[in-house]
Amino acid sequence: MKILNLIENIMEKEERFLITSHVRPDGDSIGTQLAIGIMLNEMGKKVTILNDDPVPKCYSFLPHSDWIKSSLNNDSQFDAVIILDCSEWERIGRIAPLAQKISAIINIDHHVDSAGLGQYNYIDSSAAAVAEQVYRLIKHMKRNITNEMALCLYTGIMTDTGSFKHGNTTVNSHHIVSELLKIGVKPNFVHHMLYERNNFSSIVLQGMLLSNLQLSNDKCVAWTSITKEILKKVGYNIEFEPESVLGMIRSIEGVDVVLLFRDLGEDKIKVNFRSKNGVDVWQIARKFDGGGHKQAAGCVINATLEDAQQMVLQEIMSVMNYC
Ligand SMILES: [Mn+2]
Repeated sequence: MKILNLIENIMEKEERFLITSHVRPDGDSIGTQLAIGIMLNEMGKKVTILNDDPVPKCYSFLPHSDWIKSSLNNDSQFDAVIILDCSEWERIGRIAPLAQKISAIINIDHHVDSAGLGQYNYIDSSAAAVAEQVYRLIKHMKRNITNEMALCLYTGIMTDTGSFKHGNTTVNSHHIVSELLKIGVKPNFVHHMLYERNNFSSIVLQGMLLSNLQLSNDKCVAWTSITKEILKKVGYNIEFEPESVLGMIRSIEGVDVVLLFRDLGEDKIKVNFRSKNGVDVWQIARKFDGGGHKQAAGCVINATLEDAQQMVLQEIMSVMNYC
């Protein structure tokens, strides 16, 4: 594949790399940043990994997660930037102006709306995770996939497929994962580190979200909200991965669309969309300048919580005929 050759050439030729990804990084963005960072480091390159937000605690077990910084001294110079799991400049947050100035821009992404942010765009919306694309790139470059790299890539695929249960999971995902297991990844270890170290408050928060659950008249759309009042009770800085509560709500028979509204303050509302039965929630999220995938998408709306709920529900009712 030509694009893989082009990216390989840049990685061989250039010396100083910046690696970045989207705001509120997830397992796929952190995992792929580290896997590429480890590879480039082994190639003797100078690697800087920089994100708008710090590494969420649940991913700090990944090897060299301390390489990921969220601030940088101003005089840093780079020959190339690698932007992972991101299809829009805005999603890179504070890092965007720095990244845009770098002469060689590599973008590896799997979002449906991805048009490519640079000259070197490796876009594959059929990949369940960018970690699958990075696996392919490393193989193409004939570099050794170390234990550490395998753990990072496995985490990316595991989290983006919802532990291999979402519709994006393919033969290819399982093929790559089987190779990663051969290298030495222990699935129970990753599961434990990701999902069995919850803090008390986040479980209490899940209980509150479930007790505030609402359902549309036809029982096809379910939603709940992290309100200011709830945050006051559980703490504003609570580290909360919405995946398990969204999964629980989605498991309700007949529910096709799940929404989680989160009051970010200053009239900014974050909305997480999840769906099942092939329902496409990306088309709703993009109406509010959001992005993502058919079965998992998100956006931020400038409105009060009540207005944001009404706007999103109305859009879902009119586009999907739910009521
Ligand atoms: Mn991803």
